[in-house]
This record gives sequence, structure tokens and C-alpha cells, in this order.
Amino acid sequence: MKVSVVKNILEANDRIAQENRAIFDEKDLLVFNLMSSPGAGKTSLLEKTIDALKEDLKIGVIEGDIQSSQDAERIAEKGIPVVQINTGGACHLDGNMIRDTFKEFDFDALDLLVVENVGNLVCPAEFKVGEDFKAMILSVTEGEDKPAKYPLMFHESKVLLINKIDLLPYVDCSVEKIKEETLKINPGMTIFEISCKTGEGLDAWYNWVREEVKTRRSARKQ
Ligand SMILES: Nc1nc2c(ncn2[C@@H]2O[C@H](COP(=O)(O)OP(=O)(O)OP(=O)(O)O)[C@@H](O)[C@H]2O)c(=O)[nH]1
Ligand SMILES: [Mg+2]
Repeated sequence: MKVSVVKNILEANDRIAQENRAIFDEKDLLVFNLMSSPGAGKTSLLEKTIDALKEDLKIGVIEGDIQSSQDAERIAEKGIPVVQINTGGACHLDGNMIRDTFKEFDFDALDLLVVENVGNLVCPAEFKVGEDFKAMILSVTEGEDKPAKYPLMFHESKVLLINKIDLLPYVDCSVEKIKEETLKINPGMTIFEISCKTGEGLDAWYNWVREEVKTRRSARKQ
């Protein structure tokens, strides 16, 4: 009985996510769902990415947090459209919550919409919101055992950013081991090693995002 309830919730969410996706497609909008544990660096990555790409791409952001609008305020300082969702306790965003923000955006004026999910290494990976793909961050302070212990997010994501590499001299964590374990779970994963503090590795990420927007657009025109 319990299993079937969970299945129903996921199926209902999938339907709404599909409807969201159809709207994003119609508007030619690339959407990615950015996930990680609390504090791995999602908002820091967005701040850097917006600074680097905002001349070339029109970016909008949906911020998901259990409580507070601090992340949305950080993004708003960049002068781009942002909406904060407060889940009031729920540990992930779902399709309905994302749909509720649509009236706040002019999608015709955007190229890229990023959804920053609630900080949580488990539940966000279970729920689609209508995104083109999921992206995740793991910071080196979390440890090299995380892919093996929390495989779903690594399985569901198209891209992994290993963040805070500036801290590698101070923590016992092997980036090689993270990559090896990740590729066992998801052999197709694109992986970047970055520091949002020093900027190391970020140029490759910016170029990858630019290419994703371009590729998606030309695919939709065919
Ligand atoms: N040393 C170092 N600190 C970083 C780096 N990236 C982020 N931080 C710090 O890590 C903390 C958390 O960063 P956020 O970007 O707020 O993390 P988040 O994933 O958005 O956090 P939640 O939204 O609360 O889940 C902040 O104090 C950042 O300054 C990095 O590359 N190196
Ligand atoms: Mg954040």
C-alpha cells in the first residue's frame, strides 16, 4: 500500500513535469535543475555563472529553500529575474511548485532558466520539474564516499561539478576516487573540477553551458 502511494505521487508529478517541459520547449528555453547537499556551492556557482554569461545569455533563476529568501536576494543583486520558493519543510522541489512561478517570468525574454533545488543529496533527485537535465555539485569537504552512498543523484545527473578544490590541501578527499565511483554509477557523466572561490575550472563549465544552450536550440529547430 505504501509503495503504491509513493508511486502515485511520482506519477502525478511526472505528468506535471511533462506539462512544464512542453512550455519550456515552446519557449525554446534550456532548463537545468541544480542539486547538492546544503552548502556545496549551488548559489556560489550561479553567482559566478551569471557574471560570466549574462552578456551572452538571458538567465532566470528559481530558488528553492525550506525557508528564507537569502539565496534569491544574492541572485537579485545580479540584476536578473529570480523567484524564491519556500517549501515550508519539504526537502525538494516538485513540478507544481515550479509551475506556480511561471506567472512571475517572461520566458520569451530568457535563454536559460536554472532551478536551484533545496539543499539535500537525496530527495531532489527523485522529482522531475520539467528540466532538460539535472546538474549536481559535490564539494570535496563532503568526502569521496558520497557517490557510493548516495547513488541516485549521481545516476540521474548529466553533469557533476566537484567544488571547493581550493580546500583539497586541508581535507582527506581524493578527486580521482570521486570520479572513479561516479563513473561506475553513471559512465556518461560530464565532470568538472572547480573552485567558486578561486575561479579555477570555471571557464570550461561556462563554455559547456553555452554549448548546451546552442545544441538544445538547434535540436528544437530540426
Ligand atoms: N573555500 C570555498 N568555499 C566555497 C566555495 N564555493 C562555495 N563556498 C562557500 O560555501 C558556503 C556555501 O555556499 P553556497 O553557495 O551558499 O551553497 P549552497 O549549495 O547554495 O547552499 P544551500 O542553498 O544552503 O544548500 C559559502 O560560505 C560559500 O562562500 C569554494 O569553491 N571554495
Ligand atoms: Mg543556495
